[in-house]
Amino acid sequence: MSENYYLILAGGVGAAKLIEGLAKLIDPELLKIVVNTGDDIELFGLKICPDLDIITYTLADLVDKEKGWGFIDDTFNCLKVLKKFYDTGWFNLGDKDLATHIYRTDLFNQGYTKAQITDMICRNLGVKAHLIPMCNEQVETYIKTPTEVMHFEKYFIKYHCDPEVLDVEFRGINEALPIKETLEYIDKAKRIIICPSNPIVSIGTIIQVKNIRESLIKVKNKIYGISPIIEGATVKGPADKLMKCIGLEVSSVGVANYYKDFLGHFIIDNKDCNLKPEIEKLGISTYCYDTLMTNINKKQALAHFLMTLNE
Ligand code: FO1
Repeated sequence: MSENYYLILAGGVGAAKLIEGLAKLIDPELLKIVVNTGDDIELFGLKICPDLDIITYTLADLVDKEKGWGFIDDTFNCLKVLKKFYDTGWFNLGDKDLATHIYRTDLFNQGYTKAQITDMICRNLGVKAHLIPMCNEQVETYIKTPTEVMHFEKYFIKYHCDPEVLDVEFRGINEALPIKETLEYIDKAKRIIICPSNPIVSIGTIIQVKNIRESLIKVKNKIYGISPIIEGATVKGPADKLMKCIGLEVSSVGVANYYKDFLGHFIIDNKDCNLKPEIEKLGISTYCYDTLMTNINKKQALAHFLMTLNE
C-alpha cells in the first residue's frame, strides 16, 4: 500500500530549484527529501553540509536566490578575518551561514547524529518537509587531478572545476548506512523523484549507500527522474567532466544508462527529444519538457508536469 507522500533524491542547487517548485504545489509535509552529504566538509573546525543547507535555506525562504546557496543578505566579515588564519578562505561562508555551522557542530559535539541535527535545524528554521541526510556517517568526495587529490569542494569552488579529472573517490561510502526512514519511504512513497542533480557526485553518491540502490530497483515503476544534461552540457557544475571521466556519454542517454536499473520514467529537455527512442530502448518511459528552471514559473511548471504525469 503506498502512502500519500513523495520521496525526493536531491543534490544541491539544481535540486533546490525543482523542490522550490514542488513545495508550491504540494503540502511540504508530504515531501520526504533524501539529500546527498558527499559534499560535506570540515573547515575552521566546523561541520558543513552544503547540499543539506541549500535545500533547507530554499525551503525556509532564506536562500540567496541569485547564487542558489548561502543565506540571503549575508555579509562576509568573519570570513575576512578567518582568511588571515587559514588558507581555506575560498569557501565563502557568510556570517549568517556560519551560525548554522556553529549550531550543527555544537550539536555534533554533544553526540547528536547528522539526521537528528538536520531535524533540529529544519524545525528551528520553520522547514516542514522532512530532510534526511543520505547517511549519518561522514562521506567525503575526493577528485583526483593530474597534480593533486583534493576535496570536491576545493575542485568545485577554488579551481572552478577546471583541472582534468582522473578519478573520483567516495571516502567512507563503504561504511555508510541509510537513515531508517529512507528505506521505508522508498517502499511506501506514492512517487519517487530523482532531481536534475549531478548523476555522479550527488545522486550517484546517494545510491551507493547500502541497500538504497537495491530498494529503488524493486519500485522502478514509480521512479521519475529529470535529466541534468541539456544538449550535451550540464546546466551548472562538473557533471559533464565527471561523466566523461567514468566513461559515460555526456548526454541524457548517458544519464539514462547510468540510472537504467532503477529508473522507470525520465524527463528530458525538449531540445533533446530526438534522444527519446534511444532512451526508451533501455526500458525507460521518456517524456520531453522544458527543464531549464530559470524562474519560479518554470520551476512550478516542471514540478506540475512531473506530478501529473500518468495520474
Ligand atoms: N558554491 C560556490 O560556487 N562558491 C562558494 O563559495 C560556495 C560556498 C558555499 C558555502 C556554504 C554552502 O552551504 C554552499 C556553498 N556553495 C558554494 C555551494 C555548494 O558548495 C555547491 O553548490 C555544492 O556543494 C554542489 O552541490
